[in-house]
Amino acid sequence: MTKLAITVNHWGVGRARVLDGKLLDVGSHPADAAPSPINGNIASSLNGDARVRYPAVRKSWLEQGPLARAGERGREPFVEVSWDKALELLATELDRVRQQHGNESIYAGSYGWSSAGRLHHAQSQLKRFLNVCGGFVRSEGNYSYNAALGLMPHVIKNYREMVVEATRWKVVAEQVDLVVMFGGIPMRSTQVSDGGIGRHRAADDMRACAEAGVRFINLSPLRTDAADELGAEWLPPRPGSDTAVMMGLAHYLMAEGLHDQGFLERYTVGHEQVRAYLFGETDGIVKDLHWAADLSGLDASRLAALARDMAASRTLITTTAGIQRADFGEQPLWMTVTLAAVLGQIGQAGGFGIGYAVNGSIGSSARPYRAGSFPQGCNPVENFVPVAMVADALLHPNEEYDYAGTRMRFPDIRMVWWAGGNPFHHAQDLNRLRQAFQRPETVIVNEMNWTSTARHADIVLPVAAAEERMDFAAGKYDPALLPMPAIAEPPGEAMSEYDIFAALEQHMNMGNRFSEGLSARQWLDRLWEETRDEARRHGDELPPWDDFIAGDIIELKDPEPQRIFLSEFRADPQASPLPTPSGLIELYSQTIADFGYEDCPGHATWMAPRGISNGDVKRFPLQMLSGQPATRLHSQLDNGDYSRSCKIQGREPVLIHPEDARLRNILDGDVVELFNDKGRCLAGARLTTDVMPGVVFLWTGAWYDPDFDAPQHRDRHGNPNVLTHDLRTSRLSQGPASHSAFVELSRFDGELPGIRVHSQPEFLG
Ligand SMILES: Nc1nc2c(c(=O)[nH]1)N[C@H]1C(S)=C(S)[C@@H](COP(=O)(O)OP(=O)(O)OC[C@H]3O[C@@H](n4cnc5c(=O)[nH]c(N)nc54)[C@H](O)[C@@H]3O)O[C@H]1N2
Ligand SMILES: Nc1nc2c(c(=O)[nH]1)N[C@H]1C(S)=C(S)[C@@H](COP(=O)(O)OP(=O)(O)OC[C@H]3O[C@@H](n4cnc5c(=O)[nH]c(N)nc54)[C@H](O)[C@@H]3O)O[C@H]1N2
Ligand SMILES: [Mo]
Repeated sequence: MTKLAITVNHWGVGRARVLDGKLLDVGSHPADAAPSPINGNIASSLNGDARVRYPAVRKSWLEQGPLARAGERGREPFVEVSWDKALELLATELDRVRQQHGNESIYAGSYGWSSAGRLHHAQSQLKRFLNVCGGFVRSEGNYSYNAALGLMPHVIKNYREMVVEATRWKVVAEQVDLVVMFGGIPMRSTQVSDGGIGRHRAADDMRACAEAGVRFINLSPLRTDAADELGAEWLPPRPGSDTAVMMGLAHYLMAEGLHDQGFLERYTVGHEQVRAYLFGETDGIVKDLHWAADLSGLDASRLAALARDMAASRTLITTTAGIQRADFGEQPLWMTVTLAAVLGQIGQAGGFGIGYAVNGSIGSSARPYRAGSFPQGCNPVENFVPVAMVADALLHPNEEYDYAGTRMRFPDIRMVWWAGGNPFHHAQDLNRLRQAFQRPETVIVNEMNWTSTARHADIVLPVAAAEERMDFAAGKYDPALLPMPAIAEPPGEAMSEYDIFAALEQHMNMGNRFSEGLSARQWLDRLWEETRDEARRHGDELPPWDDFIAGDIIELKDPEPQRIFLSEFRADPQASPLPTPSGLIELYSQTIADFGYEDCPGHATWMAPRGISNGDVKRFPLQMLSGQPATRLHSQLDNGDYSRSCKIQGREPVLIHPEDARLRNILDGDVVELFNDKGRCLAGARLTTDVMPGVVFLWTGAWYDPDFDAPQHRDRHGNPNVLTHDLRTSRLSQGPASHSAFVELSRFDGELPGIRVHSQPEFLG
């Protein structure tokens, strides 16, 4: 008989139909007004041909051992082995590496989103296990908003707190006249909230703003970065020019006396330095609106009218996370704060917000209290690698580098262990990453699917998907508690993340320091009781586990529904100072200036994207953006029905302006080849005036599918990271800069290769 069951993922809840332990399909949950179509990938992907079903070992590694360094990762067949054999190999290799090179030679930074679930969260499991074994080299930061993490503590405060404290849309609807959005506020991104989301509220909340008469301006290369219902005016700046646009606006406001001098003096430091810079006193360049118009392609008089409008209205300036994933990505953030300070509305319902849409909860709600979490223990190894520097670390062991004001040294990595991430989708310059991944002696990957990352490993461990193990979810930012019953059978011998590490602990005779002798079910009891205790402290009574796991989602209340960002600081900056050295907003930071980084000076500074200043743009005239896909979460479930139904001849769609296409003789639906000095890939041409001329937009997350017989190991599928450079935002935060890529493209008339990465790899019997 077909049963109905709940599913919970980072993109929200769903209603699954299940027959005899097999998932048939996943539909919407009735409580969700804006359910995510990504649910349409789950059943087909979980039942699909790409699942890792048994532990598998790369041929040469199995036959010749780790030290022979035989064969090439990513190009070799695998041998399926029993769990006993896999555990034996892991135990022996872990012992060898620790004894010969110490724990500082194990890299388990293991960046990635994994699945929702408080217990089976892959990174927490891996980290706890390795901590018990003496530690590992971790990673620091993230791919999402690393420039914000590095910069904001110097200017305002910790960026993660800023997300939670974002001004609520309800307040915007009531009190704001004008929202000026750099990078828009893409509704497709609001499908997702880290750790899970109970209901999708962002679209409704923003629609309510439009209905209340709030006006929206969308300054983004992509028209659809603003929802149609907002009726936003579209002013597309050239990618990477936002800092200049904001400077032009700030200069105009100051030159016309429309700025708020009182605010600058009372609440900020460094406005004199900024003023001198904007007026050209330090470098001879006046950052006026003509200068900004030249750099951005926008109209100077339209920008002047916008500046006047912003000064005359209650104005909220928003900047997406995507904008800072670019060369010198710290600058548009710092300039957002600077422009908002010049207008003087920070701490009122206007002001600024950075990263609206970076998750589906920001601006709508926040968590009232934390949920129980699986303890990771303490890591005795101190060294770490900034998250986007993993290829540098593997290629340059023991070399020094700059980061956040300190001189650091890369560890000498011998073993890499990745669980819950897909670096062969997420890292920049994948050809370089392939070289870097040849360096370690051993690479271990825990995966559900034969992603390209799994294919670049020596030992691959098959993992059960979220729907195949029992857990519960509580989004980092979303106010809900979400039961995750096991509703389907894992394929082959796939095991839950916890059971894998518990089995390895047993095999290694490590005692019970990892598992504490508990089963997964007993851990869940413990984490749920922790959650109930925390709820009681906040006056909430939660049901016992058995009722919860058999029931529906539990919605909690936003603790601060009227939240206005920095309102306490504005009310009394002495009583509620910011955690900056001055206690004020630092438009100039002496700390940053003293680091002496020319790629991140002491105040917001204009620097053109590297591809423009170094002349790449002459050979590769199209700027390629590669933001978050509407059809999946990054690369997750890319082989599912919904994601595949949106591809073009099996390739990821690339948005091309009709004029750029005409010049190259490309028609809608053609397969095209994108290329530059880094690499090349195929993609499916989607012609649309939604993207500005001179810019192409290729969604992230198509599983990397290299053709080793083709030039530059051409990717058959359309992963943009074969084209992105692996230089960082700056030495301050060492963030990824994937949006600053320059490419050329042409129609692909060769024989169309099939996609291989959605099927099983080659196995030897
Ligand atoms: N060019 C370009 N590149 C980008 C970006 C961009 O804008 N442009 N965006 C960047 C950003 S913001 C991010 S956050 C990253 C995202 O990069 P990732 O987080 O690495 O991407 P995901 O596809 O979510 O990878 C998660 C992997 O974990 C696996 N998985 C799921 N559940 C489990 C589990 O329980 N156990 C195990 N072991 N595995 C599991 C999934 O199958 C999947 O392969 O990409 C970055 N890369
Ligand atoms: N459906 C879905 N939702 C997701 C995710 C997903 O994979 N799928 N991933 C989640 C994650 S991990 C993250 S970090 C967030 C990211 O959330 P966002 O930051 O909202 O998403 P991005 O697509 O990275 O960037 C937003 C937009 O910035 C614009 N942009 C890029 N460069 C520039 C520029 O130089 N100037 C201007 N003005 N605009 C620019 C692009 O047009 C892009 O559409 O999304 C989350 N939500
Ligand atoms: Mo992200």
